[in-house]
Amino acid sequence: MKSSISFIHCADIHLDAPFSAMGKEDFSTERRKDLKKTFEKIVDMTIEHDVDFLIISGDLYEHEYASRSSIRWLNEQYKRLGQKPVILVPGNHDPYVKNSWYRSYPWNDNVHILTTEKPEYIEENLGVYFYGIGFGTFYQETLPMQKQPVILQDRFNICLFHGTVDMQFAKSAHNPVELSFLTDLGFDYYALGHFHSKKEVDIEKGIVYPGSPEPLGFDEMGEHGVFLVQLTKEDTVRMECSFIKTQQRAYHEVDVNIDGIDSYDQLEKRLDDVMETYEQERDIFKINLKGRISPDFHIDLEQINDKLDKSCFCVKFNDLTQPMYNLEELSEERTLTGVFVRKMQEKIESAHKNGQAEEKEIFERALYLGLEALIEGKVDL
Ligand SMILES: [Mn+2]
Repeated sequence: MKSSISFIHCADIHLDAPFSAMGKEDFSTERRKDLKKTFEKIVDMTIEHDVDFLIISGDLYEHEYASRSSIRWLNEQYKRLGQKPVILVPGNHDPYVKNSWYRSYPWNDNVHILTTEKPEYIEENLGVYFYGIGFGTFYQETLPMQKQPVILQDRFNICLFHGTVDMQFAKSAHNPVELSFLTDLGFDYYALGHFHSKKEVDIEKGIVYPGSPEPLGFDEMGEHGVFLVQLTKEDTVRMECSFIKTQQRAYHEVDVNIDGIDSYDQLEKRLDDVMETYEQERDIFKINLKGRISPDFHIDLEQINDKLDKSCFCVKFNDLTQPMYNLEELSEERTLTGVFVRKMQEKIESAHKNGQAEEKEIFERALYLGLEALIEGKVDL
């Protein structure tokens, strides 16, 4: 047995996911390719870092959509690892059901699938005990544990778990457990899968979700990758763990305030200013247009969409703008609002006269925010 082992822990790749939310066929095709590129990167890393094995904690592919050719491709990737073992547990998207590829495909010898009936695998050369808690059906509210794990101190003990840790109020609970349930099992490392954002549930005890290595939608912003882990046996087991980014692209939801804009040129300029800070050709954007605009100015979403479609990998617009207040009418009111509008208009006028463009803009913005506070009772920044 080795005194130190290293491995890559990934989960939730979702190969062959449909990516249908954007309603664009080309986009879906490209994104499915991205998932494969990301998985290739994970295999490359396993080889380059020369770790002992690769762990996949469920939702490797989507049972409903996975094609035979993708499964064949996957097995070719495993072959690239040579003797290095791949240990995996089926998740709720790739459960170990009757017609599962996990049962029917002739996988390469280095692949070890941990199931409810056979949850254990022992890697004798390295001295590692693997135990899996995954999915035998698409939905499980209780754990499918038929056999208790056997923890021996003279080997490394790793638990692969696909499910929900410490989420009491989850609407649809998938293998829900409390953190204490896992820690009581006594493993040295808990390779979790199911949550698509990186989550260190208890890093000291080695209980971590790497998240999806490639983000799958706008609810998966931020960094995406895998964990490179080293376990060393001394009196106790010491863990070193680093997160490595693997994603091809990122999702961004961008709010663009277009208060007071009344021409297409101005709109284009405002968008350019915001978008120039992003990797447009690479990434995926949802742009929320916000603010109050003149009722006479109609935003042609198709026109701006066409323009940004050329510079961005993928973009989708949401028009959340509201019509501008009728200032003339409001200024005549004998109310606090009327006084406020008249005062602010004076300030705007004087800034304009004195050529203070920046001040004028600030007063204009203050006028709209003030009106929002007075009329709607809240300010939407
Ligand atoms: Mn998943």
